[in-house]
Amino acid sequence: TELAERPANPAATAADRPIGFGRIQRKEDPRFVRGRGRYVDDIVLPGMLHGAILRSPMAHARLVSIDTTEALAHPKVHAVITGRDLEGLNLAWAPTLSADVQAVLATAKVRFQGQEVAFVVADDRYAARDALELIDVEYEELPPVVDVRRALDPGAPVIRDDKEGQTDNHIFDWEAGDRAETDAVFAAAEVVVSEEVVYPRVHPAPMETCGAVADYDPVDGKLTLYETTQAPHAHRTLFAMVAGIPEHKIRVISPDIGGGFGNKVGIYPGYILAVVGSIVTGRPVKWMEDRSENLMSTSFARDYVMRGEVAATRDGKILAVRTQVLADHGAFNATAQPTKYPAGFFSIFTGSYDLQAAHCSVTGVYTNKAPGGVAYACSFRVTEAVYLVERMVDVLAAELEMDPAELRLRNFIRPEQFPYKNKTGWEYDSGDYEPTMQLALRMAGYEELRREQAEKRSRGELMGIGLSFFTETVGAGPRKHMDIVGLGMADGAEVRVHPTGKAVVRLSVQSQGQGHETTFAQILAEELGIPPEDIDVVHGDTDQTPFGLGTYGSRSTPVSGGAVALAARKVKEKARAIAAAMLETRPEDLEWEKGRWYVKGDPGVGKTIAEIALGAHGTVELPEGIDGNLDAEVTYDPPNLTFPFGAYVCVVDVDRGTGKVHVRRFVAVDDCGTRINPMIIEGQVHGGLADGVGMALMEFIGFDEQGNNLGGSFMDYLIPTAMEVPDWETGHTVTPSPHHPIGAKGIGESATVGSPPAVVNAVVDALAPFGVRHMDMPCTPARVWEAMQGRPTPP
Ligand code: MCN
Ligand code: CUM
Repeated sequence: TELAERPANPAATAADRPIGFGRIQRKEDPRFVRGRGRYVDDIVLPGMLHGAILRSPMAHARLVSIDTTEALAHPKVHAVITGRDLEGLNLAWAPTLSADVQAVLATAKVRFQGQEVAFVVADDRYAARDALELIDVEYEELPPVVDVRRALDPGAPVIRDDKEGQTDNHIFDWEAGDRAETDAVFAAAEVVVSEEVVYPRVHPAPMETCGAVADYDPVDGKLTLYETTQAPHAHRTLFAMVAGIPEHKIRVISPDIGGGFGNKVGIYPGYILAVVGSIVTGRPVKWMEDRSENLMSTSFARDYVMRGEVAATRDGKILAVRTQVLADHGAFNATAQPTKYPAGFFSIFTGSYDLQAAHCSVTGVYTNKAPGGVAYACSFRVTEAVYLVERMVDVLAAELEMDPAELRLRNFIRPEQFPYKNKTGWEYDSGDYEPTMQLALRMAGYEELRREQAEKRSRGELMGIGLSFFTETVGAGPRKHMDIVGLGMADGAEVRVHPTGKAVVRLSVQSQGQGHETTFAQILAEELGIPPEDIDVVHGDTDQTPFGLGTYGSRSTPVSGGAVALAARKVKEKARAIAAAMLETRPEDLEWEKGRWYVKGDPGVGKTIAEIALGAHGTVELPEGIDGNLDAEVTYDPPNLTFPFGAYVCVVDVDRGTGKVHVRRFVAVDDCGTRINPMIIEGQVHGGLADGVGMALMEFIGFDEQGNNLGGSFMDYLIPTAMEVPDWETGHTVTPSPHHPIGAKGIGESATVGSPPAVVNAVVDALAPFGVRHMDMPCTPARVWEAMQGRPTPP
């Protein structure tokens, strides 16, 4: 159900119209629905061999010895590579995206269950896996660090004894906001609430696992690397820096990708091992991980233990928020985020509220768990921030005995305050929160729901209504503030209009299912009037696309989308000069209507883009300084990030006997500024809402005391299916970004960010009769039942 309504904001109404033909079907889908997508595992090269990784069964152990003799004797095995071999090549350790190093293959120690220990290359996948069992590894078990709260205890085992001067498990301390100012507001406040809020470790679990096919040609020294990556250009540059292969001799191809969700940003040992395998054997090598390998070793998400506090007046004015966070980064600090932001954009935990003060401090620690940490549609940890503040606002509402909708409405940043500078340094570009909230409440029938709830409560039935209102910061970023390992976060687009007026757009970003082949064509279509079906979008091949940092943090539309619009405008201006030459008039005498320049006051005389393209490539005498094509290239450095927002309402029923939560309804109203393709936006929102219900109710990567991963398969790591989610009810408002060339803000992660607090707030609301004020995710039947018995959520 889509209920579109014009917002009260008059600035928005003119733009409340999808662009570039709007709700068109996805150009990429014909190949997907026919099974003709081309994924990394579909790549088959002549003479290709297959790799498999031997992984540590232990969370923390000394590597005493590795005997590979028997594996090497296997008739189908071509190579067995260990950490010792890599040490010889200076490749045993690789730099991470967070100024740490990560073992490609373990040398002296293993540091998490599932860590890479040896790599076998064989004729086929089965032989490679068989040979893993022939490798004899002797481990000497060490005590593991599993509980993040114990990781900094004096005497805790030191995980990273490989790092000089590292005598404990501390990685970083980071803070934002003014501590003294915040403390002063708290000290004087009438009401202070506090709660420990845990966002547990979860995993993006994309449908396609990670993998690579490496093809090193020893004759011309060129490496072709097919990779499941969200950032082909960044990967290529880092490969060049680390492996010493010159950058122009590396081609990274990221073909169709079966979902990324942040899981495919980092550089995994498997990718590097495929390259080493190809260099060693002189043949192409494919490595594809299986589901358990994906869940146990690649980038997890969240794992934040947050102490949240809110200061307010008795009548419900929120004055300040503060928080201390313990961030579990696993055994290597391999989070992917802008260099100056070790906790990502968590400092936007001030939410959508006008505060007097705010302060957060985040301490990152090592544990014996898989590395990662920025993944799963997180907008660089805005997920954690939004969950914290939206949970805490509900805690405050309970304390004040105030309606949570009323409390939010009373504290929103007001429309006239935008651009709004918050207390931790962000400048929110635009927003108009109240109409969005009111639309969500209207769609949900909020007052009627509250009446129904009161009635049910009087009968002893457990119904809960949960709200959340979120503001994200997406589109990293201005390159003067944001880089990843020194690469500035700008992105490129190149537009070529062919002689017959058809066009190609080449992007530096890389789709994993978001529909870029459709929406980026629509941006060009809007700007130049060329129909989207006449525009091809090329992405995911470093030999064919301009440099840029890739797709994550919902930055493709905010950054590369801006580049496409600006490149199109350059083309348009060039077309004007050429049209003027063709019409024997001056450029300033021409007027634009979609797809055509015509003579002012004489609309019958003009040239279409197709005619101008043919002119440009033909024999028309070109004006001074104009060369014979209709092409343009732009690298777009955004002046600010974009700040999409939304209001969500979730309705749950809880079974009193079993603790099972049933999500009955979910209303989501999103505002991502100018909307390109409403169908694709809805798809992004639907997916993110399913993610949120999953995290709130069932997804969880847990560990036992020995550090065994308890979420290493889909038997244990539960993701929601159509059975667990309701029919989504979506709506929208439109508040364009004032600085983005087409006014668009990102949408790819909004629903994953905004929905978990709505679901948990609904569950806690349902349990209010038991005096429950907070419970941690996932709200499984067992935990909900325990909460009803007045027992704390188990750690
Ligand atoms: N869009 C639009 N109008 C807007 C904003 C966006 O029509 N105002 C369209 C875009 O043009 C694009 C899609 O919506 O086709 C998402 O755009 P954007 O918000 O710019 O996000 P990205 O394209 O950068 O995608 C990244 C984002 C992230 S970070 C994760 S994680 C995530 C997500 O996208 N992973 C996904 N959505 C996913 N969807 C699928 N199917 N698969 C994933 O792996
Ligand atoms: Cu944080 S997951 Mo997305 O940014 O690729």
